[in-house]
This record gives sequence, C-alpha cells and structure tokens, in this order.
Amino acid sequence: MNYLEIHPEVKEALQNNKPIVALESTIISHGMPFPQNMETALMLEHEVRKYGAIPATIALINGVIKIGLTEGEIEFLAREGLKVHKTSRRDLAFVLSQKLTGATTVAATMIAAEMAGIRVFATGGIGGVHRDATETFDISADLLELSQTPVAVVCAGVKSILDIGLTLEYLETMGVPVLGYQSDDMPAFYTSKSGFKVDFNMQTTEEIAHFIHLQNGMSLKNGILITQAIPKAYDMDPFIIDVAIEKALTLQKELGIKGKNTTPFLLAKVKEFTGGESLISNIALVQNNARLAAEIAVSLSKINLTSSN
Ligand code: PSU
Ligand code: MN
Repeated sequence: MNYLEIHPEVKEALQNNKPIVALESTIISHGMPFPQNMETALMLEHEVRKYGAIPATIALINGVIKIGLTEGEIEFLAREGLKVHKTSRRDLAFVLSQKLTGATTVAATMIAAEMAGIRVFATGGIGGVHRDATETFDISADLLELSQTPVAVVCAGVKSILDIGLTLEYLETMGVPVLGYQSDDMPAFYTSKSGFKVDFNMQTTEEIAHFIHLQNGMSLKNGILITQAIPKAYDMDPFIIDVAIEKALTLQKELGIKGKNTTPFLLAKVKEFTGGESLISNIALVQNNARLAAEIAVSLSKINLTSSN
C-alpha cells in the first residue's frame, strides 16, 4: 500500500506487540488556536510515552496517510490550521488523489489506525447527533465509523452542542458499547455529567483491555467508546457552558453554517464565548485521555503477549 507510511518507531512497536496509542489531527488543525494546538499535540505524545506506550499521531501529508508524524509535520498542521483539509471517511480518497494535506477526524483516524493495526486511540470529544438532526440529518460520520471499525476510542464524552441522548440511542442501535472509566455517568466534555448514563462502568484498565480483547477475538467489527470525565479541578460550570452553546447555535443558524463546517464553527464560538477557561479545560481533558489510553494499550499488549505464547 504505497499510500500508507508507518513511522519506523511505530512499525517496530507493531511488529513486537508493544503498546501504541493513535492520536487524531483535526483537533490540531481545527480544534485549537496556534500555538496551543502545537504544544498540546506534542504534550499528548509525551504523555503517551510517559505511561509506557508509543504515540502515533495520524494525518494525511502530501497525499500519504502517515501513521506517526515528525515534530515538523505537527508544527505544519498547527500553523496551517483551517487551511488543512478536514478529512473524514468520505474525503480520504479525494485528499490522497489530489496529493493534499489533511487532518483526520475521529472517523478517518480510526480507519487509518485499523489499516496499521492499532487498536487504541485517544481524543478529546467525538462527533455525534446534532441537536436539530431530525430536520438536518446532521449525524457525524464518527458514529457510523464506531459501528464498523474495530478501534477503541478514549474520549471525554460529547459536547452538548450535540444531542447527547440521541447520540447514545444511535450508538446503541449500531451496537457500539459505551464504557465509563470508574463512572456510571456519560460525561459531556467540559462537564463530568450529562444527565445520561454509560452502558458499562469499568473500574480498571485491565478490565477495559479484556473487553477489547474479547471484542476482537469474536471478530465483532465495531469499535468501542471509552469515556472518562474531565479531571475534577477543570470541571466547568454547566450554566456557563450552556449559555455559550445556546449563543453559538443561534449564530450558526443565523449565518446558515452547514455540513462539515458546523462542528468547527460551534467549537470555535463556544471557546470564544467562554474565554480562555474552556481551552485550558480542553487541554487538561485530552491529556487525561492520552494517559488512560496509554494504560489501556499497555494492559492490552500484556494480554496479547500472554495469549500468543
Ligand atoms: N468534537 C470536539 N472536538 C473536536 C471534534 C469534535 O469536541 O475536535 C472534531 C473531531 O475531529 C471529530 C470531528 O471527529 O470534529 C467531527 O466532525 P463532524 O461533526 O463534522 O463529523
Ligand atoms: Mn456533520
């Protein structure tokens, strides 16, 4: 496959069953401003290493899917920001055929991780069912990907720019298990509670790794959503977030923002309306997720080593 390039360190880790954590790149280009986006991307790689796994940040660089980026490539995505093509499942072949540079969404990162053989992926929040989806049909391709690609995605839930209840219904219909790390509550990104529950509360990373191992063993083709609440010190006031979200949604309707621009627009506005606080919380929660994903990947590689002997 000449469109897939795996970084030598990641390749070596794959061959020797070492723990690996995939990281997405839309969070760099479309999710945060420069230079915090670059600093965060590098910090996440560092965090994954600190907890014993190899990081593999994924993006499309000049028409090649890269599994594991150099610092220079991360800086390029961070500086280019919105100029980089936001790449989900439907965009992949286009970006490759035009030899463009693209930042991968959760959906496209899952696809690339699966191609390479990586089973664990950490991010901040995933896309979901939008609040007015009954009229707009706006349901993120991330959800459909979770139904058909066997990668475990660690996140802090979904933001309430989305309809969290409908997102959970959709995941249930598609057969995607939603695990809560040491919690019964489905988190809502900036806040630790959404008012909804997860499917299964898991206490340890070993339990989660065992769950992933069994799903893979049964060849169930779907992914797994693992949720972890934002660290307590950064848990935001739901009222402040709700006001910002309502304002952002009103503005989106007024301006007629649609399709793939919707999520980045809403995220940017929520950040603008909540000042710097939400950016600090955002960075804290992805760091927390990178750590948990690394620990899960370590547990999973231990199970794989035992069962392959
Ligand atoms: N939600 C967030 N932060 C993000 C995204 C979603 O809280 O950065 C990004 C992710 O890359 C996700 C994508 O995969 O937006 C979903 O976009 P859409 O809703 O257009 O599918
Ligand atoms: Mn959408």
